[in-house]
Amino acid sequence: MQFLNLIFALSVCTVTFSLHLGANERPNIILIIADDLAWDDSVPYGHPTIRTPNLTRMAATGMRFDRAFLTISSCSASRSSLITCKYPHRTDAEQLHWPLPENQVTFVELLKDAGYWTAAAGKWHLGNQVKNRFDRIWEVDTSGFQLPSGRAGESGEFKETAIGDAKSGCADWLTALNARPKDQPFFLWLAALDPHRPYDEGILEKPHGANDVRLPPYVPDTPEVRKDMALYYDEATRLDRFVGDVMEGVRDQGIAQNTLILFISDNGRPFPRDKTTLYDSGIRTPMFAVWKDTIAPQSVCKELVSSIDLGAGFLELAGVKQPSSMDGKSFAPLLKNPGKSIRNYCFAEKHWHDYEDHSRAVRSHRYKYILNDYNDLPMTPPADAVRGPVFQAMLKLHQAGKLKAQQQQCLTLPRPREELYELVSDPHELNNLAHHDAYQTVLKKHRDILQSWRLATNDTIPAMRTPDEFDRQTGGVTPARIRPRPSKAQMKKTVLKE
Ligand SMILES: [Ca+2]
Repeated sequence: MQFLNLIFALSVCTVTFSLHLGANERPNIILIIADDLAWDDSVPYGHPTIRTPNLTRMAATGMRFDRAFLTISSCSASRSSLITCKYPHRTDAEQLHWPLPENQVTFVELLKDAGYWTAAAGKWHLGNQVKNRFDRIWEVDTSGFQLPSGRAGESGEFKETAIGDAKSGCADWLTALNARPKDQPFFLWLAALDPHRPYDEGILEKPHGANDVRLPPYVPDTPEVRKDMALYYDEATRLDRFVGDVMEGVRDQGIAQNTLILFISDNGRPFPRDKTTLYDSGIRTPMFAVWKDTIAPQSVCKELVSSIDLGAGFLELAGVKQPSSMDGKSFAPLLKNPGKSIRNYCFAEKHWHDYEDHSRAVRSHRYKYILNDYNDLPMTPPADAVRGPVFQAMLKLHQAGKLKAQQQQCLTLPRPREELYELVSDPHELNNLAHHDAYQTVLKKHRDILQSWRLATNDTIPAMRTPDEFDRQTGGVTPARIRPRPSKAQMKKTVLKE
């Protein structure tokens, strides 16, 4: 009986706590996810010419995060990690296009159980088994950049139905905001298709030109490269416009004081040596947070934050206990106190993404250590970037013996097994210090930290390698490409049968 009384007392406590928090005190949360936007391709991070006025507005009215990192630079895997608050290898969705399995817990249903209305609009990319975690989903057509398998894939033809602004993936964002019930807190997952490839000319009245383009030192400077980069900027500007619409929608509904708007990307720029890599150009994300009267305007957070910390923070803000199965550490304390450290290291992974690969990285404030398990394979960019003008220009220059040394990394074999970079003096990670005498202590420290993390999270190397779905030179499809892509469990079964 005493035990029952205790249970009763505990349940009263829980109810009292949630009532105390109250629907009006728990913030609405809007998570905006760009598709393939590099961390520094916006004005607040120092880009001189790209037009992103609404990201500037987010930084001016809220907080800019300078050391926010994704756990993987690969679209669906990054989203699966984000939504489960777990490292990719613990989601069973670590390879591109592996659907997130039904048994995975996401922060979304925990918010829903706590009384939040939950909706997603735009790019989905998480498979069919976790769609029920949201009350409503407005899913956009992604066939514009998904080459089909079989003969249709061989012909290299896309079958896109979206036209005009719908190609941005953002056209239903305001629909979702306007559909929210007015008597409940809400969570919105607003995911863009911009600035993912392929690119169209003429999407802006005033497009970016070749002179607006700023190139990293590891890509060749040719007219084709500048044109391709300018078209990517155009899509970043289109995305920025929809970010502004959401900010205005929140203001117009009079809920700015009770709504956290957070902006991130899912992976780096879709160019060689950026997207899919473990360099900062692959895993570092732009991140802005706006919450009127809670987050100080023009604030800057220089502490390390991982994408798995975001959902953990949303749960804390909603008064929901974080399940022990989640790996993230709540980022919520940073919103009021940006100098409060929540972690000393961020970890990231590279898995199969169009092409096979397997690497791990640990990022501290000053250093990056990368371990390449498959250093016998080249660091081929994603297939759409292989087909793109930058990689093709690299190949042509390489064949002619004219590709600069620092631009050859995607073609070099074997790759170093270990890489170490000092990021203050070498932000593009071009000078590998792994064999430098002066850095052996730093190397050992980061190697040990990575190894401890791998052991603690049961991170092992797969028994078998996964076949490439595209040619590494042309980006054309191989017979290994099957759509929809089988899940990890289905692929394991096939291997066992054989
Ligand atoms: Ca992406």
